[in-house]
This record gives sequence, C-alpha cells and structure tokens, in this order.
Amino acid sequence: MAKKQKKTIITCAITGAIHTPTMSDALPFTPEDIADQAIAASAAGASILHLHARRPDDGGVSIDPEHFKRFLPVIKQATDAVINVSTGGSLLTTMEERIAPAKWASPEMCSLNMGSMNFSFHPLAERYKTWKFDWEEDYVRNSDGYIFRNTFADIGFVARQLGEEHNVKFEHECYDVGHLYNLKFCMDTGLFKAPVFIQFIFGILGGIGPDIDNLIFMKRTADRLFGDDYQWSVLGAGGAQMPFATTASQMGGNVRVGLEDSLFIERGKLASSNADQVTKIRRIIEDLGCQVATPDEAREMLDLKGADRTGF
Ligand code: KMH
Ligand code: ZN
Repeated sequence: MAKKQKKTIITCAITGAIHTPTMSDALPFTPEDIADQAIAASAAGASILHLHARRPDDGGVSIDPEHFKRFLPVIKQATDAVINVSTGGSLLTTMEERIAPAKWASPEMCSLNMGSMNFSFHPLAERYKTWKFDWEEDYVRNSDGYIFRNTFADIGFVARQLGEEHNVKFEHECYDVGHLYNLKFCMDTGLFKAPVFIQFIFGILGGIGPDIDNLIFMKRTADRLFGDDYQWSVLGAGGAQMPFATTASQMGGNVRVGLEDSLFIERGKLASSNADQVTKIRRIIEDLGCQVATPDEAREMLDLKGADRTGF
C-alpha cells in the first residue's frame, strides 16, 4: 500500500485545453495572465504548477514553444514552485509536436497520459449561445470526434525523450483503471522507475466517472499493482473537483485543482481565479488537520531533479 504521507501536495493546473474564454472571464490565456495567475496560485499554496499555453490573441490551445517561453521564465523568477509542462496539450497533433515545449524547457515535471481514449467536452457547447472567439464553438462541439492518442509507442517515445534525456519526473495521468495496468506494464519493461507519481482522474467524458467508489477502486488497484512504489494525487473534473480533492486528502493522497479542470469555486458559482481554488482546498486540508507541502517538500517527496536543472 502507498505510504501514508505527512504533507499534501497541491498541484494547480492553470489553463489547460478544455475550457474556452467564453466559459469564464477568469480563464487565463495571455502570457501575462497565465504568469500572474500561476504566481498567485503558488503564493496561495500550490507547490506544483501544471502549465499549458494558449494563443495570446484569441485564447486558442497552443503547443508552440514560443508561447511557453513568454511565461515560464517569469513564473520561475517569481516563485519557487515546481513547474510541470503538459505533454497532452493538443488532441489534434503528433506526440513529437506535443513534447516540443517540454524539450525546450527541460522542466522538473511533465504530464504523461497513460492511454488512448475518447476525450470529449462537447456537452459544454449547449450552455453558450454566443462565443467570444470564432474557433471556440467548433472546437468544443467537435470534441465528440476527438481521440486522445497515447499509444504504448507514444508513451515510450516520451519516456526516452524527456525521462531519459532530461531527467523529467512524470505526472502519470490515469483516466481509468486500465491506465494503471498500462503504467505497470511500462514499469515492468523498465520504462519508468519507482516511485512513480500517479494522477487519478475522474469525470472526463471518455474516462472513469466521478463516483467516490471509483476512487476507492483506483486506489486499491494501484496499491495492488505498485505496493509502496508510488505517490498519488487526485483530480476531479468540473463539480467533482473539490469533493474529490477533499476525499483524497483525507485518504492520504495529494490533490490537483485549477481552472484547467473546473471553472467553479462552488456549485453554480465561477471561481474568480486559480488562486481562489487553491485557497479553498488549502483551507479544507488544514481545517481537517493536514498540512500542505512546500515546493521543496514536494521536490523531496517526488525526488525531483531541482529547479536549478531546468532549461529556462
Ligand atoms: N485536464 C486534464 C484532465 C495533460 O495536460 O497532459 C488532462 C491533462 C492532460 O492535464
Ligand atoms: Zn493538463
């Protein structure tokens, strides 16, 4: 069974690739706004910042390293947070393009999605009659046809390009129980060394649903597969965000919040910023008797290479 830990790591995922500017004025997409919100989230208690880029002019999803270059150094200068660069930022391009920002940044952490799947948010389109930017409606509606491709070959490619060459630690994103077995297979073939860091994800259409029974099931399966050789965190999408983070923290796990995965602070009320969500989950964690990990404590817990070893 994964060791019960003393402190809880809060990851904040700042902007992502699901939500669009129409859905919330708080969703950051300019480099300045991404940096400001990331810095504020760190000050509020997030020790890991999970980062995607957006096109500065219209908020479209971007995997262009030039867009990352405009905020990563700014965040690094202003915080000691661990920076985690997404490798899942586009459902529509090759893995080679998806890892280009991380190859430039050589960050302490990167996301790594552990299986191919449907990945859809098309039901969100029904909530909006008008859209701020031309690209948004088609992007959201057409997601019913998106396949999020993460084959074993893709996973092996990322492991070699970023894990072996850059000593990046992965946030292994597991959207269903089969992804845990994919990770176990990869570990058995020597692709990843223990202890791995697993993000259990609930509530993405195409993945496992947001029922607490499923969290228990995922955790029990991971205990069986990985024993003491893993650290874990939980992300609930949309309305599941705070309930799942709260439950996970009580079970001895780490948590992920942020506008990437939910735009809300409570039922029916939009969050005013990423820091808003970090502040709330931190308060819950502390009120319930746990402590939040600092960035350096997170580095030690996850055995990261250190901020002085990144490429930016
Ligand atoms: N928003 C998460 C459910 C990635 O960046 O690699 C998906 C995600 C993927 O975080
Ligand atoms: Zn992400």
